[in-house]
Amino acid sequence: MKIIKTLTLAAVTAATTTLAATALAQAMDHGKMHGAGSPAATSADMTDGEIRKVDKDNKKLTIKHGDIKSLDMPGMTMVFQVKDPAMVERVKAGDKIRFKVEKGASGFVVTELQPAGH
Ligand SMILES: [Cu+2]
Repeated sequence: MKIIKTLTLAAVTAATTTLAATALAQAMDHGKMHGAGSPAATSADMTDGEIRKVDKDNKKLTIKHGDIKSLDMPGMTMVFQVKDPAMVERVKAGDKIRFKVEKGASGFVVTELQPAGH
């Protein structure tokens, strides 16, 4: 009888886990749908920064940035690659910017860049 009890318990546990995972997945999908097209969600993804150095030859930017929540990174000054080479032409040292960053295979890549306050 003990074996049956254990099996039943295991089945219930598995079912509960599956339900919880399904509910979580639905909640995440729901959040995604809510976030799409919402200006608030978009600006929350953006990180504040200040251009410290523009390396046009290597298409890299040194940016003093604030907290990057999506990467769990505190504020610091560091070098970023750029997704679009034209990005290094649009900014100069001292510019206040807002940007989006993704972790790429060979480092962090700025995927969106705009002047602060826009
Ligand atoms: Cu950093």
